[in-house]
Amino acid sequence: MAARTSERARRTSAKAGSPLDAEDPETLREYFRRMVLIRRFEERAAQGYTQAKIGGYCHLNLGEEATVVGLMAALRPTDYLFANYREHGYAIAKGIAPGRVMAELYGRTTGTSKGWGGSMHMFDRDTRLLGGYGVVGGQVPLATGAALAIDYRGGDEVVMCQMGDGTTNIGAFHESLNIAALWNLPIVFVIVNNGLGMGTVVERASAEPELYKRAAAYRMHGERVDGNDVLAVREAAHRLVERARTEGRPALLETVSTRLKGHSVVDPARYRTEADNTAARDADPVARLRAALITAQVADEDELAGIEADARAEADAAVSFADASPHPDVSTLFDYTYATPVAGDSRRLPADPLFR
Ligand SMILES: Cc1ncc(C[n+]2csc(CCOP(=O)(O)OP(=O)(O)O)c2C)c(N)n1
Ligand SMILES: [Mg+2]
Repeated sequence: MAARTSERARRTSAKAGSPLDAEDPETLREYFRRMVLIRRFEERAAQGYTQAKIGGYCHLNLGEEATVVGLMAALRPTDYLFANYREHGYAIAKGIAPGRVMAELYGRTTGTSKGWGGSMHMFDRDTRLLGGYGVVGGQVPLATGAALAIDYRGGDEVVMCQMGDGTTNIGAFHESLNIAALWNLPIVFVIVNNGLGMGTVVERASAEPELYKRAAAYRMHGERVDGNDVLAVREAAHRLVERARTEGRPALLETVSTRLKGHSVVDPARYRTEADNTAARDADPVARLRAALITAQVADEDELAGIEADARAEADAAVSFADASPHPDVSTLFDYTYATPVAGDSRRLPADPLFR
């Protein structure tokens, strides 16, 4: 309590008019902590990939940390999240231990999907992260179906369905928004507009590049928010989530941010100019919140350095946990495949004899 009082005194003497003034300082520091943790985690994921500790694909949330943390702060623990393959940060911000997320990247049994999913297929029933999808737009009809299930059962949960800007040109996006609007489903569709679908800029892929306006085609509310501003993202997402919860009205939220690196860790992003890269670095949401916290006297240099050191240690611990975890046993290779058996199909395991 005493700490709170001195905190207030300290901030009252600060320059008036900061947009952070109305916010609880502890909450602000916690958002910064989560954003830095995701930044350090993703840097360690990129490193693990180049060390061949991580296989398959690996898409990072670098530059999207304010969006990720703001969106997740708008949800209740009982709300559901569906995401695309760029979901590591969401998994952490939804409450999954970073070690389990890294272990999934490393393909270990302690991972969120027992090591069978990898980077693009995080899944966790407890925190209600229902994927991680590698097919662009694959999550959108499934999320809409989950919202229908909630409505059918009379529950008060809400579904958030995250996707990229490129996803809005997939047919399933339009079918899903149409049904959600017709049937008043409790879902908020979120377009994370990072400016690029792989190497293609939004303006070259979408005839209407102001993507939130697509909601109008379904008489749905749509709005756009600065994805580099964690508080603005949380405010808009919270308002739309609560409206979906209480009135069963779906909405489309577009967050605008910049992808700091290539599409995946193997993409050197040569299609971007030096000016693009400079603009991306200038918009860096982590640096922006850091500077704002100092200016508003929410935290001083030492406190922020402490948070950064802790985040680095937590990311390091996640790597150690993953590296020390066992690989799945090869005998479990087919344990989680549910397709109907096909006549003559081989279920041979590595090292099984060719002919029996
Ligand atoms: C149906 C389908 N088509 C194409 C691809 C190849 N692909 C993977 S990511 C991607 C770009 C998607 O961009 P966006 O929706 O903006 O998401 P971001 O990667 O920026 O998060 C494409 C075309 C795919 N995985 N699935
Ligand atoms: Mg994109």
